[in-house]
Amino acid sequence: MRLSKFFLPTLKETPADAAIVSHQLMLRAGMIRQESAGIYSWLPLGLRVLKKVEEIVREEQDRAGAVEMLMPTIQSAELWRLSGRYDDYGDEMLRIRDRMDREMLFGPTNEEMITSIFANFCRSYKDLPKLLYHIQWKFRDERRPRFGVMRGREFLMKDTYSFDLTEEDAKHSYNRMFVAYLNTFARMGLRAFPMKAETGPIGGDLSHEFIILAENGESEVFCHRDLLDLPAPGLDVDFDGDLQSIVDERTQFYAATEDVHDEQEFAKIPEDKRVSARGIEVGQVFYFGTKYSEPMKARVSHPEMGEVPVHMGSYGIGVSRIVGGLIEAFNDDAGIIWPRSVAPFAVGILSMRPGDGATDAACDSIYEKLQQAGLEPLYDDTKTSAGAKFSKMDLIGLPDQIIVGPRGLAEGKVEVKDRATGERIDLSPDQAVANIINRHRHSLI
Ligand code: 5CA
Repeated sequence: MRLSKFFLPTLKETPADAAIVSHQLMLRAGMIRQESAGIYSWLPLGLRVLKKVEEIVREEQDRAGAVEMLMPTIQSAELWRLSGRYDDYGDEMLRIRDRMDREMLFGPTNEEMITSIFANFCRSYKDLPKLLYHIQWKFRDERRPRFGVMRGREFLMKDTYSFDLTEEDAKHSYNRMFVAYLNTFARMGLRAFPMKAETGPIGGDLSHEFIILAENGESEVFCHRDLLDLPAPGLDVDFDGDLQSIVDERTQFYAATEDVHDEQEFAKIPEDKRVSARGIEVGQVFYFGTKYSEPMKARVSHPEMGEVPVHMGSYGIGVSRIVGGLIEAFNDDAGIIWPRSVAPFAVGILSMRPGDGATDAACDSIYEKLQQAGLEPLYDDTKTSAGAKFSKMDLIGLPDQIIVGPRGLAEGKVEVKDRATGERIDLSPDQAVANIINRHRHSLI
């Protein structure tokens, strides 16, 4: 992409109404624009990151054996009356009427709809187990939308739903998602820790929130320090094999969100191992048994058990929230520093003198070679000052930069800069291309 053709409305000033660094940087880097409280347009740069995050989430769901589908944003009130949640959900639900005066709502989550779909098509234990997911916009009329996309009213969620014959089978599905989540966040360079959590309006009695530690996090969390040292299980984990030991390894340690925190239990941890910190909830998993299948008649027949309601769980990831969470984790005074796996473009090419024959030829050639290698370069071909180019490129946080100017070219050199370390090296244009390709091939995140 050539910057002259792209749409990157960056801001020089830090917007006064943005309280935390990720919200400030998303506005300054031209990633989002606020349309109403908690409702955002995703501008091209922001959308590219959102899609990268979404794709990692999708790949790890697929790897864990979940099957993708898509349910609508608008749901009928009737469906929610079946579970009893239409009245219970309260002011967070955006209720709307259609032209026939039918009561509708903008879905805050999809337990009812998926249970109804399951009940419609599945009647036998042979249909089990099932893990279905979608990635869809949700609306929750939050009392205090804030921190930009971190607590929005309209937000993108991945939600998976599991259907099993027994509680034991359902726990295996729960473990599948638990393990998939550890890998999903690790692929983005994030360390997310499972912590015991309250079940709230989703219901049930078993739930973990996945928390990334961050100064500006909304949640207060408490855990054993040793939990923080455990590495992600790795992408070669066998999802049909023993997942319980991976889950047990993590749940052996005390880790709780504020709502379920137990001071007495926490006090039993040696003092130097007690961590109390702030965090961002990037995902949550729930097991809620037959809470929805019972009233909504999602039953299967089994030769020995007869007709039984299925055991269910649901598993959410805040896809749009993660974009803010990533910036909280990866930034410095100059701007964002994207991990390579989620960067909107892999590399920036900065032309120090557009219009100069040798500079244009070198930039064009580097641009083409990187594209041919399957990397996405953003080529700053605009006629702005070098200083403005450097600060814009640092602000938007592409992991690597190639700086091309007539002075260097006269000696056969361009400059390659690593955004995270600030390290700069002089290389020939071909070496620079090879170097960038290498960095991306060998990067785990
Ligand atoms: N149905 C279940 C799981 S499928 C559910 O709705 N779970 S949830 O309420 O915990 O939401 C799932 C994830 O969505 C949360 O972990 C969080 O990362 C994200 N999320 C929730 N509310 C918001 C919000 N207002 N803005 C941005 N992300 C949110």
